Amino acid sequence: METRAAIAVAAGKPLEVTTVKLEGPRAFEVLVEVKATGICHTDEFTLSGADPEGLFPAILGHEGAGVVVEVGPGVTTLKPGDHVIPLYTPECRTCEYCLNPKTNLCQAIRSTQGQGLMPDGSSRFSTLDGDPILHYMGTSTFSNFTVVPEIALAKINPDAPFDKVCYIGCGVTTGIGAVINTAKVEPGSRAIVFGLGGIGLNVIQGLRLVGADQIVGVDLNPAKKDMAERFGMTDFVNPSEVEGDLVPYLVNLTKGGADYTFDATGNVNVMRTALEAAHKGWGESIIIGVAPAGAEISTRPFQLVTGRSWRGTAFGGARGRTDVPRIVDWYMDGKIEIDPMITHTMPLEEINTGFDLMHRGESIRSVVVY
Ligand code: NAD
Ligand code: DAO
Ligand code: ZN
Repeated sequence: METRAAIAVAAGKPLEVTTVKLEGPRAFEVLVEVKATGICHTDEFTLSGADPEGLFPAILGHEGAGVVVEVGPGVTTLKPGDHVIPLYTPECRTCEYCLNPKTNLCQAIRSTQGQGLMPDGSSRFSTLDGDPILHYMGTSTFSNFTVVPEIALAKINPDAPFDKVCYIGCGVTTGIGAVINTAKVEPGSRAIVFGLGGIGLNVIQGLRLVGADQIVGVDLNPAKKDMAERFGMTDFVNPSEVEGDLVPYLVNLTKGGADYTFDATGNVNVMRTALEAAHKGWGESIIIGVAPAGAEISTRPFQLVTGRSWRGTAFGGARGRTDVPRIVDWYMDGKIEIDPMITHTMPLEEINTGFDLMHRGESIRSVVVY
């Protein structure tokens, strides 16, 4: 078949919206009509060339929602008409990683996914001339139709609006999951969130959900304050307005340091501040942000000797086929909010406008609606 898609032709170039060829699903694969997709910072990271694993030409996009159109041989858990969210972290439920409750990093299709290929080592996308185009994160939601492995699709409530719950495909789950699955924050905790963008705001609403007492938000952009307060932030700190070192300021504000800190900036200097602002003896700092190629973190080891710990999280520690449908239900039941964070919507033809809005810091989430 043919489908409209935005192709990332090369690093640093705008996406090219065009018609491409898409082969139907092979064994254990599913053809999905993507109804909506968010534009995430990570798509920008890859498009910019900063991603050391970025491959071109490729069809980016990893925050989608849509409908199953056709299933390939061997697919047993999905049928045409099912509503789904594609998962860049699959859940096969049988690999060594899936069987270990300590991780969500299913490795069943990791090597081919990282090469922009389907599990059998080939691509379903090509140009109209027949030149292959790579998949991205196993999802490629910047295409109106995409082929995804069965183990990388979460079946969701069919009443859920695509243009909102697509955000659960990355940002919402990453932020809320970092709080619930990775940090396992207890009610009454004090927390600091660095970076109040599309991820940080969801960390904040996750902290509110679990009953944190103090939720400090840190961002250089004062325009982020109002939205963060709406989602539960209790104190705002703009580092450019703090005289002297930020760490003692934050330790004082949180009465000795935060029980939990979260980096949602991807800046390694911020990661150090986050670790050192965690409480002596027990404070945990969770790295969510993805740092540029080659960047390294550092601190004095004594920070760890004295009881702070550094951890990281991918996709909020969520097991997608199990956890994503639950988060969709939380949204449908009004337990979490998404709508105010979708600040812009646009057709695929205007997808580059979504990237421009992100560069200018004017959007939280732009969503392409097909
Ligand atoms: P974003 O650009 O929407 O938000 C980043 C925020 O950080 C902005 O509000 C910006 O003003 C603020 N900021 C930047 N530098 C700062 C500094 N020095 N001090 C304080 N605030 C600062 O990005 P996002 O979509 O929220 O993504 C955040 C990070 O999370 C990115 O690195 C992204 O790649 C990463 N991410 C990780 C995962 C994961 O699974 N670990 C998933 C999705 C995204
Ligand atoms: O299993 O080795 C692996 C890779 C897992 C990839 C997890 C990616 C999470 C961070 C990237 C941000 C996604 C939007
Ligand atoms: Zn697995």
